[in-house]
Amino acid sequence: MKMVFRWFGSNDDSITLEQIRQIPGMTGVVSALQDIPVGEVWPLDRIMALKKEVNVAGLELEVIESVNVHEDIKLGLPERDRYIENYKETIKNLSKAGVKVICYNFMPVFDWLRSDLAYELEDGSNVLYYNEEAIKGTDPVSLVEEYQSGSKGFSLPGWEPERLAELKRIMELYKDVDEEKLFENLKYFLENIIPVCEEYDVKMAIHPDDPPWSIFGLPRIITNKENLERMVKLVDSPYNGLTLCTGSLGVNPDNDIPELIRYFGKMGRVHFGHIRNIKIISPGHFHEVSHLSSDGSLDVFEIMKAYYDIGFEGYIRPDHGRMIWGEEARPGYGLYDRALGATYLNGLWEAINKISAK
Ligand code: DNO
Repeated sequence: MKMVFRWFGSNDDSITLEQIRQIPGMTGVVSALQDIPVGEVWPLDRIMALKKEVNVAGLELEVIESVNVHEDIKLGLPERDRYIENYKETIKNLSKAGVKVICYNFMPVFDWLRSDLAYELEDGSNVLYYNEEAIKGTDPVSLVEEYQSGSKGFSLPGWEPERLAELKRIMELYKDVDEEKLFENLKYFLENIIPVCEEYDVKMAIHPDDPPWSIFGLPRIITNKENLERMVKLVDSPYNGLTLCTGSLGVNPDNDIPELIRYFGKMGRVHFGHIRNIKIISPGHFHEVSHLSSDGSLDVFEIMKAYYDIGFEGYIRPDHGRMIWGEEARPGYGLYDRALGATYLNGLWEAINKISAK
């Protein structure tokens, strides 16, 4: 297991590489070229400059999150081939810089979705919150406006302005795309890019849909065990794998996270683990919490134990944290609570390792 930390780059993050370097056990960052428009090739010189900056700070850059997939690919439009060619070039360039894993998602229009970016918990900390009722009572455009005003000046991952400008037009196009069609379009994408991944030794790791159910009537397919299985079989290669995000999948209590880690991990298809805890209040109603098992609905010990038992050698990062100690940062991505999370995860790993050796 290699512990890594998400960092949005020196122009779009409140946290510095020097701070990340001081978190015990941190080996590297997970980053991206946030400013390259979706669908365009990531230039090699820009990637190399990012790598250098990270390496100089004593950290590695082996995981990218995300190289976003152009909407035309998800919709299966004729222009998709051009965007797929660009994606292949980006994979080759990332490989030249020593990148091993690319995290991406195949969620139509929206990436992760919440109804409140700063819900206050009893201890005075703030967290991301989701209430299906509130989502049903809003329309996508007003939600996006709210997000942009509530994001404290940072661009939110997956909510980049250029993707949102055309919101209404794209929502219309999805009227013809159901889950089956989306699976077909994902297959077409993977069939084209996985041979390049094999040649250049870069593993693809799809991120589950967050939350793992349909929103605003749009199809969502990376949601549960059955669909994850279908996904990894679309192209049967170890390079076609998963980012197993405990918080995304875990808000559906039917998803047994330790079991999913063992099942897909033993198949060699889990390349990246996002670990966070969530508290389910009722179906379709949850909020995020600290990483500690007793604070939420997930057993984080069992999650780490599952990773340990499968001999996991991939990357793990603490995922969303609470906003604590007066920190001002991108929602979910402050320094303090994610650093506490990483330390907790490392502590569990050490304990499991030492007890297992006896
Ligand atoms: C949110 C993240 C997602 C994730 C993408 C991967 O905090 O988990 O935005 O990075 O879905 O493509």
